[in-house]
Amino acid sequence: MNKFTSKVAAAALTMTLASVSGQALAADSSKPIVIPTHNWSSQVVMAYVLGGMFESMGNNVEYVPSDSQAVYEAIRNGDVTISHEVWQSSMGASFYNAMAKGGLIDAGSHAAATLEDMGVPHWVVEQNLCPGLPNWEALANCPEVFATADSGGMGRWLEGPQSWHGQLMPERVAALGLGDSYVVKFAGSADALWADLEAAKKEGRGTIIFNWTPNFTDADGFDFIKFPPYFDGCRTVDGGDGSCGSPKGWLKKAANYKFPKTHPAAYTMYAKTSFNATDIGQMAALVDIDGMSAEDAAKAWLAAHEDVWMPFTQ
Ligand code: TMO
Repeated sequence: MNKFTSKVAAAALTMTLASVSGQALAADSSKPIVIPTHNWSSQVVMAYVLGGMFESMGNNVEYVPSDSQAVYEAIRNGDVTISHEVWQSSMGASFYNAMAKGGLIDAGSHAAATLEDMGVPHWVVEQNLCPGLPNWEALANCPEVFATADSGGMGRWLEGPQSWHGQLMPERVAALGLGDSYVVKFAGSADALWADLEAAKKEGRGTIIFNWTPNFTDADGFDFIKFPPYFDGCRTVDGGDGSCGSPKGWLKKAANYKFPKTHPAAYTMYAKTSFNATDIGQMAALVDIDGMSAEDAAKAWLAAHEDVWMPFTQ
């Protein structure tokens, strides 16, 4: 046999073996797939959901609490294997920065479209506490409706933890000319946002908080403020004047560049995996409404939704 025919023979043998077993021949490494956990519920539940899916395929997994910006550098370096909720507005820049340095790949998008922005619970609009909402211009006329004990008579925007997007909202308040009437306070945790929503409803006071969709709050109704539309470059970190809202964005999945090679079956499942707004809202609600631990929530979600996730493993 010359070189060419021996190659063809080898390929034919491989094809025969593959069709006999009906499976790919490459086996995944037994090294654990390292999954990060951050500080909002759907992300943590989805970490354990994916972990359960990987384990159902025979893979080993490990979970590490991680900062939601620094995680992309950790993926690039190989310390963390994936990031399964890359939200465009808050994390897009860190994701692409790490990709540009080399070592991080885009493993596709979830079906869910996203928005991360300031808003009010729907009943604030319904009760007309600040006429003209959800248009942002209405805010100028009613800062007192959103004043709190710590806001010095100004209206308060309750931002999420500062680790999510730094000075984005203080810069926006200033850029929109609302700096004399509104002040931004950072919540210590996502739970502090939900506690404020509940307290405001009980007290019948208005509140403006940072929130996102998909989330468990979609079910009750949450009205995002309509700011001037987002465009690339409008934020101060991107050289703009900052007077824009957040993008209607994507939700991507990131991975270390070696993951497809070391764990081809697991990577194929991960690349196929796509959750929609209903799935993600359910994952958050199991923790934030039903009070389950993230691990238990993931077990419950997996048990109830085999029709959703099993096809990704096949
Ligand atoms: C990153 N987050 C979904 C909390 O906006």
